[in-house]
Amino acid sequence: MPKGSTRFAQNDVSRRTFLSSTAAAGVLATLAPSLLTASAARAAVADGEVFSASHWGAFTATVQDGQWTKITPWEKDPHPSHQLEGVLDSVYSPTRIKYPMVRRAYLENGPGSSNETRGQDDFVRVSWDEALELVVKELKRVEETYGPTGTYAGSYGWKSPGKLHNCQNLLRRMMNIKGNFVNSAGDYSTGASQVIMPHVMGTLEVYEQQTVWPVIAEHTELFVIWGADPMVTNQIGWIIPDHGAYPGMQAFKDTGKPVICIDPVRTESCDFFDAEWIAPKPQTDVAMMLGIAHTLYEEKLHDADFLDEYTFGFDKFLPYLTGESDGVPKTAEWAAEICSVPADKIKELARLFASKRTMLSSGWSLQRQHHGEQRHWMLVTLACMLGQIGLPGGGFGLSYHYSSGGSPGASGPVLSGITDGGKAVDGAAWLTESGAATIPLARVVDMLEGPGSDFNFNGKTQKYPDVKMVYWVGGNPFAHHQDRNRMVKAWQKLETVVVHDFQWTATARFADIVLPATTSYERNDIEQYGDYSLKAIIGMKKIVDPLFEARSDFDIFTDISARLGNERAFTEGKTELDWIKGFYEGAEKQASAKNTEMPDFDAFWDKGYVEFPVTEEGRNYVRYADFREDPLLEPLGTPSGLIEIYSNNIEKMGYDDCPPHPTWMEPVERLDGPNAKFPLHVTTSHPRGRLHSQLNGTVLRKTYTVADREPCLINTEDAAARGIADGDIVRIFNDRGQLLAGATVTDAIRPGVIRVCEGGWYDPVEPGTDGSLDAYGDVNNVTVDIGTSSLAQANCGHTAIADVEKFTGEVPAVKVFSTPANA
Ligand SMILES: Nc1nc2c(c(=O)[nH]1)N[C@H]1C(S)=C(S)[C@@H](COP(=O)(O)OP(=O)(O)OC[C@H]3O[C@@H](n4cnc5c(=O)[nH]c(N)nc54)[C@H](O)[C@@H]3O)O[C@H]1N2
Ligand SMILES: Nc1nc2c(c(=O)[nH]1)N[C@H]1C(S)=C(S)[C@@H](COP(=O)(O)OP(=O)(O)OC[C@H]3O[C@@H](n4cnc5c(=O)[nH]c(N)nc54)[C@H](O)[C@@H]3O)O[C@H]1N2
Ligand SMILES: [Mo]
Repeated sequence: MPKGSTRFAQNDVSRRTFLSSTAAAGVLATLAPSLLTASAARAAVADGEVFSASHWGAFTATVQDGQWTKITPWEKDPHPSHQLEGVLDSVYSPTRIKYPMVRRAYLENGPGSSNETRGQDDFVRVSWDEALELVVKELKRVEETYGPTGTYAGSYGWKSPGKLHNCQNLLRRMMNIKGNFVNSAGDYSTGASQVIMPHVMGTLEVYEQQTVWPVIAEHTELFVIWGADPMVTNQIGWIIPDHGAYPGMQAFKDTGKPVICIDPVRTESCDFFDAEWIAPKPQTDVAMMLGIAHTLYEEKLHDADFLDEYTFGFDKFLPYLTGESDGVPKTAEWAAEICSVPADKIKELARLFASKRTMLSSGWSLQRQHHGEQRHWMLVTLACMLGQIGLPGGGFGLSYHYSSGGSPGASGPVLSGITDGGKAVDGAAWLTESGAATIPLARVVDMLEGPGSDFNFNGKTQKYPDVKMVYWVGGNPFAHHQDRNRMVKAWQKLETVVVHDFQWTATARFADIVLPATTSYERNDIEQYGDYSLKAIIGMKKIVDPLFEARSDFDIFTDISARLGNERAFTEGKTELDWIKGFYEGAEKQASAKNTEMPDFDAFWDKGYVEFPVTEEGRNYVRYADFREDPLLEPLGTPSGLIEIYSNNIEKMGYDDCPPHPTWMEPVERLDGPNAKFPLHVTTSHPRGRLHSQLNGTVLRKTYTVADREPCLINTEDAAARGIADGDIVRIFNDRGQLLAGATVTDAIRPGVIRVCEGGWYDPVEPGTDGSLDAYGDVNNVTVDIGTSSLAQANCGHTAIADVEKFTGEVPAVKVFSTPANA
């Protein structure tokens, strides 16, 4: 394998002029690092062009008279996101938080005052000094009064990328140095699969490199997209996306080989590939997969040798599949009754999958549902029966839709970043333990409602701590969490809520102390390019000075730490640029150990990026090829070293909602299910025009709203039955809540299903009142807030049934995209 020494692609410099910013950084970089502080940052903001980056990609910003006026995608980006326009606009959005603000009742009467009016009270502007004194006083009071588990700092969300301004690590770093706190485990994206997959495959699976697209284009004969929309969701990356999936998808499309999309919605990806669209009832995929598996077995199309050599426990799953153990053979006919895909189609799929080199790719919505653990477990089982795991272009893939999984990789170094200051576990510096207690993050409302009560998680039983204060940075729980009305009520139990954000999200509106953070375009940072490919390191340069009184989370936590007497421990005496330089130099050392040269920091910062060439190995990567080659020498990290279709460890846990092999179980509610109180399933996909709730407050909104509200896709039949016309304002409702939306009547969604994307800003007409109508369209008004099962306790954001009607009342104004009064 050629190592490919990293050449510094110098001829690229002439293609872009880094005007004064480049010159300034070049000069300043010759000074001692400790002098590279505010002056360097300020000097970077001059008129001209600045290279920087975001969740949406790398770009060049044009600055005129200190204002960011234009955003141009990096010319190396093969498929820039249309959302970049909103990235620029987010800096100047009318939703910006301008000053430190405190809820009036809280300011006047102290912690715990008039909690029931949180979300409707007005805010009072205070000085930074006053705001930080309040925060410090409260952190001390809560720790003294309630001990180390009084404050929840498990704060989750899609904070901006950047190895230094990682606001969640910064929060926990401040808390760890100060004392202690309650932390969280997991995420909202893959909460179920990331807990079950280690039992099945020995790894997380969801965040790992996929068999690369060039191999797919060459070898895959049938590409199945099971509940995913890769054309839409690959727009963004957790770090800086390289968008490498797009040329990959184009290459596959160009071969003309077939694609099948299994999804209640005819997605953009389905249209792009001109794919066959199969639309099962939502939440019934395990039944459909079992029907396919049963056909494979009945027709002897399964790969018995693969099952023997590479898997564990098929013999214990088989009696369930055949019905020997429970009297219910999982035939295609049985499956068709549940999922509504005709039995003949299910059988045809089984034969088709077995006759071709088939890649079963799947997104994550399926596991964001009640019993979500079962979905990918059953998909893996199906892939095992097909016996193509580890072959070029075959098997399964759980990340083709995310951050460009399958984009061929380089072998460059990995940047470190600021740590949360947790204690090393067993002397292992890479494993830290942070927090006095940890909860599975989607159980936050259970925790607030039931301090002291037991919860199960992955084989352990623990007690919920008694939390009195919540500190949230870089996330929007009043968008991302389920069952909004239940949450609003639970929040009222808190004595203090502190939030940093740069925009007036509902979470900020429901807080007591709100601190204005900078956007990542108002500070310097460093990050990698290509979540899976790691093709470059990019300097995320500051574009403009902070607007209004915004400060970076780093500066805010430094100031708080200083007031607690911990400044030195927090900053380690380093400035913003010292840290960035340190991360870069760490990468340089790794690279030189691999005989890869990198430019020195000054040259890097001057140019804005350093690239690492894609390797031969990266271009030919086949997931699980090594395991297939030699399962004894390359065992999986499971107890058996094999793929576990049956898990003895899960059996030992004894959970009735997570049996030891993949199983079809009725979810708490589903379309036409036994407990269906309402006639429609609500699917809550990730939006094409924003990242969750981010950029909803920008110009992008006008590209997708219907009647100024969040769009609601509804099938022609369902709309006609309710007298709903395209463009009407509709009310979506169930026992948990209600929201308005604008109807898009279409045949691109199956009957019985409506879709409102997650992330619409919560805009209650009567904030704090149980069941208030939401004027704009936060779909989490109607979703269920239960754990997927005792195993993973993940969120079930895609479990909801409801009804919809044409809205005939007085239409409330959408207010959430302007600032609250006085703010
Ligand atoms: N029903 C339903 N609900 C869902 C989902 C679903 O499919 N269905 N999906 C779930 C999933 S997968 C996810 S990941 C979550 C997403 O939930 P979140 O990640 O909470 O959503 P975002 O809108 O990205 O919120 C990020 C917030 O961080 C702020 N922010 C960004 N950078 C900074 C910074 O540097 N400092 C500070 N202080 N703040 C910053 C942004 O302004 C924004 O308000 O939603 C989940 N909720
Ligand atoms: N543009 C954009 N891209 C994003 C994000 C974003 O907010 N905006 N968020 C990012 C994040 S944090 C994440 S976690 C990923 C999320 O990635 P996913 O979880 O894969 O995305 P979803 O949109 O929730 O669902 C994908 C598809 O599943 C379908 N689906 C829903 N329920 C079912 C079902 O029961 N069965 C079947 N077969 N299909 C079903 C939906 O119709 C949708 O087309 O996306 C990432 N990419
Ligand atoms: Mo996510």
